[in-house]
Amino acid sequence: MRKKTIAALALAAALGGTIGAAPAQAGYVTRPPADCGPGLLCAYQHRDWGGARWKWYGDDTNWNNDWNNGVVAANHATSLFNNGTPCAGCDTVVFFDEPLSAPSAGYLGCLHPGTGYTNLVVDWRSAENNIESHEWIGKCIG
Ligand SMILES: [Ca+2]
Ligand SMILES: [Ca+2]
Repeated sequence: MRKKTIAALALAAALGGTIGAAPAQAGYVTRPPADCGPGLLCAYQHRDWGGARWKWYGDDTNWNNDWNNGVVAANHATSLFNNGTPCAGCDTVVFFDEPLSAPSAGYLGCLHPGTGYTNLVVDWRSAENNIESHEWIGKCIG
């Protein structure tokens, strides 16, 4: 899967896509939501950690089978927090707009450990209601 990710990133770069961290804006926060424990990537259906919630300790190459409260994670996250614990090569989360098995999966950007966005609608529009997979790697790409 790592090989696949690198290929997707290379393609995004070749196409001049946005590479690197999402731009820091008003909703960029460094304090985790109360229910997002150490080591977790947490995604929420609504802004400000509202609605359905999904949590992962590891990689998830397909959010289409992750449900909470009758809502699937794929294409439904509107706020996000990376509460990963610092580690070499595994504490930064990269996000993709489709499952990683999809040939057209595109890189959306990344979150460093201890950071998140309270409202992707205004903070990171390309990722809002669009994420369908993620991986933990060593750093943001580009
Ligand atoms: Ca999944
Ligand atoms: Ca999508």
